[in-house]
Amino acid sequence: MLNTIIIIAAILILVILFAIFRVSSLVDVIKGDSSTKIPSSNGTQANLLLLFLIVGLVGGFYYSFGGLEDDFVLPVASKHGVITDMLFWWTMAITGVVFIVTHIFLFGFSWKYQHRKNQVAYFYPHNNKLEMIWTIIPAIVLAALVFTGWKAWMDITRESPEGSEVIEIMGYQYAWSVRYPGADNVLGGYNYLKIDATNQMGIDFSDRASFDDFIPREIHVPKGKPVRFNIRARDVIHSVYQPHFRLQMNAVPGMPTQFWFEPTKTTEEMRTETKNPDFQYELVCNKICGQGHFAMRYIIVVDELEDYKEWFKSQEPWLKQNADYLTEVPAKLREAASVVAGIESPADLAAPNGLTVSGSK
Ligand SMILES: [Cu+2]
Repeated sequence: MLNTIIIIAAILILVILFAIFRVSSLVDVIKGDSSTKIPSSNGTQANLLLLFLIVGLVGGFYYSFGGLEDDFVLPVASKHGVITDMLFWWTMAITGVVFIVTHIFLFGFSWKYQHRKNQVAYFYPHNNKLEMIWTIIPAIVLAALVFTGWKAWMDITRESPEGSEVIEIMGYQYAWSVRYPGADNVLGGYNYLKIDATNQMGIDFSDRASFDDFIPREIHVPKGKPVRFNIRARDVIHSVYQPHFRLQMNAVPGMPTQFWFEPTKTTEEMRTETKNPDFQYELVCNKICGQGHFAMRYIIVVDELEDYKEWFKSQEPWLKQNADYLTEVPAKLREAASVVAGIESPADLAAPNGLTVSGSK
């Protein structure tokens, strides 16, 4: 509503200004000699250009950086995030300075060299030195920016280090499913043909590695250890986005992607830093993927390594929680699957409430 009023007010002001100019130029015509006299609107236009420069720069910068700490620059909580932030601000500073200087020249000169009586334009067609300066300097600066950016990107997207925590994230309309490799630290296979209402991720139980995989309600990751997300999508393109980790990677159906990072602050530490006792890291979808797009959020908890290990151990294999899927395990592996998943006996099928802790390391 307020926006509409502002737009209408701006249009009205423009209409009024136009009317004033029209009247003043008509007055010039009535007074005669309108061809030799400089119309009064000429000076007004020049002053308006100056006004536009000042209001535009001040207003634009205030609009962009005004509530900076609150909404724009979230505290960074990953190793590579510090580097990408630095690159961002260097680029912003360099292009910002160039933007301000060129605009001061653009509008300032339009004002300074406005049409005046007896003032003749200076004929200055070419200057090789100037051409060289404003070609070579920007070329060097841009090349340096692009090169440092490229180097940082190569660093971020290189293969995850040995011993990373590997977590699978699958996007679908409209939620995330997250799978951990379980005690064996190997994610089992998946197959889209296995997807059904319960087996959302299409876990393939002909693969031994999937017997101890678990699907938790929250994502937990350890502080100070590399974490690798194996990312995929089940239907349309989604995007795995976590602003505090400066993490974003598309989830594309049929084309697995990945992103690895190292968290540097636990959820508790962030609560202290942000002075918000309810702070949570959130994984959200950053592609408008359909009408339920807004619902695609998932809590991420960053733990100290010890707490993370404990949480990891306390998780139940998905197969244990859904013991009827034992039927999907090839007959010769069924025994092994029961042991690894901690399903005590076929009786568990009726009452899947065994209290044994999952498989062995
Ligand atoms: Cu989505």
